[in-house]
Amino acid sequence: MSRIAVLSDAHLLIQAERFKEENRISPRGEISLRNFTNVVGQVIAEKPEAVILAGDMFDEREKGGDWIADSEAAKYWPDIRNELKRLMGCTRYGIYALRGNHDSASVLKELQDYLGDGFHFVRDEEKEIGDHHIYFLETRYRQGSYRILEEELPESGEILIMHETIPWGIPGLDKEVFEELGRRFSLLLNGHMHHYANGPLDIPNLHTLPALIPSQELKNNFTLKYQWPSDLEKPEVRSSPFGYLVLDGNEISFQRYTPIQSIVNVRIEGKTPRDTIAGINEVYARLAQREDRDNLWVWVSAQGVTFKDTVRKETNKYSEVNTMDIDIKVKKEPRKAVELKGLDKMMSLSDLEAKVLTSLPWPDRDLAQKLFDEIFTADNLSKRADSNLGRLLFQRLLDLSAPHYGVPQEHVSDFLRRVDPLWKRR
Ligand SMILES: [Mn+2]
Repeated sequence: MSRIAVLSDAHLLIQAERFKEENRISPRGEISLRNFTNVVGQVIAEKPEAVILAGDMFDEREKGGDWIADSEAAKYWPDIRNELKRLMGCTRYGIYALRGNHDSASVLKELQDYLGDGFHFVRDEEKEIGDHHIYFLETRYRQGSYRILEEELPESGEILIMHETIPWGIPGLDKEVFEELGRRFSLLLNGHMHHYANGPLDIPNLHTLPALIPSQELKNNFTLKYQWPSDLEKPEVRSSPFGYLVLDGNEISFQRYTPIQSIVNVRIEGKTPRDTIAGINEVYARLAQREDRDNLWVWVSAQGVTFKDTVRKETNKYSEVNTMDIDIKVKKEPRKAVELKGLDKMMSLSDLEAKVLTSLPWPDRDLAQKLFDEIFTADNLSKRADSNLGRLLFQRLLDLSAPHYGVPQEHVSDFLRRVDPLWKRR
């Protein structure tokens, strides 16, 4: 039986989206490319007869609603193409690629033109690969809950490659669609989730694919975790969740890839801002003492503060530690449903956010994203208008918006100073 390697979700170009310099690859981008080179070497050593890319290997060249300049992504392409060429050259049947929700068809078509006969971009079609019959279901991904029409589902077959959201406690593709596909095919391999699992949704022949290498998205993929408060001498260490699957006859195995960097999850459970700041500093002091301090990608999730900046001010003190992103967890209070009045039809806050963001060009979209992240959150909107919160949010709104509209900071401060007595009088 033919041996096939299935790779997914490397998100290689996401680094290009975050970096504005045209001639130099960002340090994060360098690491991603080195990881990609390493993992390609590892896959080649497995001697697969074919390689399947199950989506989101590259990412479309898009930045905040605008297409980024080709020159920004272009600096990544020579390396990516070379590695794919090397990989393709070591297989008998070549590479078969499915488009993920972050990939654009044009990128995959260009690769097909460049790499020639051994690279196949496949959409809603069955391919015979060695002695396997493999159907590639073009991604139907949408935000929230969605279905695929009965008549769009492939009739039956051996192996199905797909890239959809599994409703694992989050909205996604209707469970019944997965169940139906599970009856029609002997094996379902689904990308997009960034985690390897066998038999989710109680469908024993469904496997989710791991992310090949670390990228911007976290989804609980970490190798090291510091929790505060707790014993910081003993952070949780996990083996890498990254890698790929190898199909060999009826055997499926998860092959781990250990990335160059450690993926660190820092979780601060402070009750007050002072608490949270103390926690951040205790954990970061530890991180800065680690021997591998130059090789950490740190994601912080914190509670006890309202704004990301409060945390960022602290993490910025540790320049040797690479902080990727900060997520502020809002304490779970009994949450009232947020009703948005004045619209033609009822809409949830996340639908509204998606609608607003997609309607705006960059850089307005960046600003709108910040406002949704920090000001118009479900938590803020469901609270009773407390004048102190209102005042804080109003100040923050101006701080975020002023630079966007070219208003000098001193004008904002002056304005805030003058309106401040009005809040107190209420
Ligand atoms: Mn995806």
